[in-house]
Amino acid sequence: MTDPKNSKKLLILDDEEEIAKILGEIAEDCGFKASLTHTAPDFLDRVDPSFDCVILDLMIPGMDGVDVIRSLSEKEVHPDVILISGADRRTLHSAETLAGEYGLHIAAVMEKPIRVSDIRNILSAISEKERDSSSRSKDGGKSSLPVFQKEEVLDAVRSDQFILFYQPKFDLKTGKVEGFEALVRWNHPKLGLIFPDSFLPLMEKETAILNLMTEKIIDLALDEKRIWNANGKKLRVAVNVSPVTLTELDFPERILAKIKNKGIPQSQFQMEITETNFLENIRFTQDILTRLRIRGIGLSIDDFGTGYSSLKQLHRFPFTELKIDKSFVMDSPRDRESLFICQASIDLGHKLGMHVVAEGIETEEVERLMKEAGCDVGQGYYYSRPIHPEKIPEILSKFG
Ligand code: G
Ligand code: MN
Repeated sequence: MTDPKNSKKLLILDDEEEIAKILGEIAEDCGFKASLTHTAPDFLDRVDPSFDCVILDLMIPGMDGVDVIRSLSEKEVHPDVILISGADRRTLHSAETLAGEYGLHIAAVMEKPIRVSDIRNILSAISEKERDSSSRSKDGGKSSLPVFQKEEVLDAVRSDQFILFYQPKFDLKTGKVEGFEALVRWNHPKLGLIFPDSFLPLMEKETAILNLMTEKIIDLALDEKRIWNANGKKLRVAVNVSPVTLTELDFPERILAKIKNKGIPQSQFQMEITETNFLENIRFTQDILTRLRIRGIGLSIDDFGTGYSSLKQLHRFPFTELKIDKSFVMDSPRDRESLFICQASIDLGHKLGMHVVAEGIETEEVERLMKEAGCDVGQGYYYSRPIHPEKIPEILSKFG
């Protein structure tokens, strides 16, 4: 049993006294010291930083649950939050997303009537979790991005400071590596490794820099791919390409010449395309993608289901692979709607003759759900983080 001195503290807000009492008893059983309250003002009055967890009923008379969420986010408190409600699933989901936007840490969302075993599992997990208040902050832990000048970025591209890390993609049927996604990083001489969200937005405005970098990283990916090919592995490499680059009509010829020079079959090269901007010259993009596809290059629609990565683009361009955005995949165990979206994307991809990839698989449970849904390929921290090319042989000997 848990030592009562080390018990975590829980505050329960539910206007139905009987339910609050039962929840309190389950929580005490799971090692919490539980306090009950039945009105929103009393809850907001009593909640303080000593509480590790709160259970919030969203439907309470007087003040609605969204008001409570907002008010809670304005306090200097960082408890794990469990939302419960008799509202329908999708309303509850919307409240959950909103609470996340307000910087609250949502541990679980539960529809009433609540199953005792479900709440018990969640409370036990929270009760046993290490205390880590340091890792939580109001902005969800996001730090601000460094800002760079155009000249600095151009110099860095010219002097080959952009390198590639590789993340394996796994065939979910065989459990073997089927290819690698190349992810660009800026190996800054002073600041160390810098991620694309710090430099891609600037590059997308300065197309000449982006084009130069894209060509350089394609050369690099093809060279590094030859290293693992030499070890007898004929695996595909996928490079992320911004559609902003796809405006020069001779792009396919330039890429195909590179592939040919390096003696790599076209089918082993793939481009992952995410649309972040509205495309001005969609005809040229379509022209370029169609020609790349005719020559056998694989084309992947990245982050499907977000931004401009939509049904319209899926219909318009000759994609061979659909990558479900990681937000849906990651939420799938605890959010039925996300799982439905994954399932529908998989079925749709298959109907259109595409391979479907689930990205952002972080746990065995998510892998299982994606396998059950019929997904073809998995990618994510559960298998491997993006790695330095030197580590590729290690991954191949483990999962080859
Ligand atoms: O936009 P695109 O899907 O190409 O972005 C891939 C990004 O997702 C990479 O930066 C990679 O580090 C990240 N990523 C890959 N797998 C996971 C995962 O399992 N979890 C999370 N949070 N991020 C991941
Ligand atoms: Mn990608």
